[in-house]
Amino acid sequence: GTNMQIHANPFVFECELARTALVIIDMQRDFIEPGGFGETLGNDVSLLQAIVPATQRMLHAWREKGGLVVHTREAHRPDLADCPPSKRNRGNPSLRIGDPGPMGRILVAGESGNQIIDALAPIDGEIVIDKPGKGAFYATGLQSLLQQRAIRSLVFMGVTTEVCVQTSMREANDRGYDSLLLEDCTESYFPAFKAAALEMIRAQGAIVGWTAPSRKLLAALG
Ligand code: TIU
Repeated sequence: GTNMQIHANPFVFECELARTALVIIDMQRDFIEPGGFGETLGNDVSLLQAIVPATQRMLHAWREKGGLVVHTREAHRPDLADCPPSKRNRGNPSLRIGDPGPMGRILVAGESGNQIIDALAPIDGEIVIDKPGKGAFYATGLQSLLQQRAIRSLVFMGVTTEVCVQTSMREANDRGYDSLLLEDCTESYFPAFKAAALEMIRAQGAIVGWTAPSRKLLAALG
């Protein structure tokens, strides 16, 4: 297979293309566009739109090489049976999970707000995981899908850095995967939280994983 050496932080990230999946976390309208879950929580969603071009460039380059792509969506069943009341009732959002909003019911599978944005829409052969939690492994089939394909390494993009991306990377780390987060293909509603998350992931000799600008991976792909 094609071995890659990516000049990452805090040191080189080595992986084999055929044993690596590109995992795109929650690039759905709920978080990126006005009127969705992100905005109901009081956030300015325009910050997140900035990563779309770099994320799309990376996705296209990865597809070109035939790499496995996994998309996730934070999504609940229409009956909310997979949404703990603690999650639905937390805080003081303008709309709660399951309430009707301008893009359909907030964070519910099948609604227009729950679709991945057009620029990054999944194509045939790519895996789409609906997840009820912040982490991509909790209560999903992701681990067995990766095992069936003998995947050992994960490259992460998506939102938000310190919530669903970091949670998923921590879950992956405890399951034995090496994970690389692309710094310019992830964003937070809180710039200071993004910076802190990147630092804590790669601290202590990559205690959770690696980070790198996407151009380092593009260079390794050739
Ligand atoms: N996808 C994800 O990160 N879900 C969140 O709720 N993120 C927030 O930052 N709120």
